[in-house]
Amino acid sequence: GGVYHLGWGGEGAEGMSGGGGGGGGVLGAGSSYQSFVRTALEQTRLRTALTPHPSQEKFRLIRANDDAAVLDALSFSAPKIRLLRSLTVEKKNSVQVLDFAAFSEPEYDLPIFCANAFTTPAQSIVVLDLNPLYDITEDKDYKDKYYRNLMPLIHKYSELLPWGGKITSESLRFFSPIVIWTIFEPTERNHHVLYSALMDYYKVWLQLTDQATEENDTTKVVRNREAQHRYLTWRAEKDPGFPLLKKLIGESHAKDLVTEFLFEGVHSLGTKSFLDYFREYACDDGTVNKKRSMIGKSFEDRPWDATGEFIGGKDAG
Ligand code: BLA
Repeated sequence: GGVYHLGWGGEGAEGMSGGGGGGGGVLGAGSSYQSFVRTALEQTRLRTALTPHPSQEKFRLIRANDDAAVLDALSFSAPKIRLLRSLTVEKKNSVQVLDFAAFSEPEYDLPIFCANAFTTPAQSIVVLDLNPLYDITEDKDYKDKYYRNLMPLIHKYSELLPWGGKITSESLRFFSPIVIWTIFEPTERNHHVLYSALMDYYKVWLQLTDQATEENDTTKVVRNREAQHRYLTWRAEKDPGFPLLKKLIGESHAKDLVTEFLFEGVHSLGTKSFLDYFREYACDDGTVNKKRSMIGKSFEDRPWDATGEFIGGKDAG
């Protein structure tokens, strides 16, 4: 598999065979997203001290209505890191889900680490990115600061994990030029590549975090906090995983999990509402439109060129 010869350190692939643990999933022999979580946390602990996050207590032992489905929720904080949390769902021969994200303290303008995978025996739906805190088509400085040097990452993976086709147009605002958005057959080989990409992207995020220096300008800290809050608000309202979580743990637990665990901070980092940020979703009666997308799906092909320049046009194509 060519991917391991391209630099960036390929050791990520090891964990795939080592102590897979999850067992009986749909990812291939003895592997599961748990092994990524375990390795990612080990890598984090080599660099910093993780402290359990208060949200962990409430959600650590969350159980599905269906005994066959196992949820595992872990959350931490660390210096510079406001929230590092992971949710996996495993149901034998049925679904495996990974939702792993890391958010910095607002004193840093670090991208948000975002790894989402939804796997059935038929396919895996994956989003892996360092989501930008600021819109990079508008904020050139931010784009240069973080993404200019990271383009080799997407060059490494864009052929093996090709663009997944049309997507909720609004999601693009939260993606970077190195995003891996892909849908593939859940073969062992494909998951091997995905595992390698997960580790590469996460290690890069850890490295950026190491290098990040604290912002002392209050105006900028306030701006970072609001940008993170806007992101949390989007994801807490429009997460594609919500229907499945609702089925697994019931509507009220699913809502709690989303607002107090997965996107913790949505009620504390800011006071603006979803409609304050995303007015286009307002219904005439003042409620939030339940549709995921107002514009519709678009971007059949990867809308960035090799240099990270946006070539997708202004809106839905
Ligand atoms: C599908 N998940 C999708 C899609 C995207 C994402 C883009 C394709 C459909 C679409 O275009 O909306 C993921 N979208 C994201 C992410 C961001 C975003 C990460 O805007 C971040 C900004 N997916 C999960 C989890 C579950 C899950 C935890 O991450 C289940 C618990 C399920 N995702 C899931 C399912 C689909 C999906 C079932 C296919 C069905 C659908 O499109 O609704």
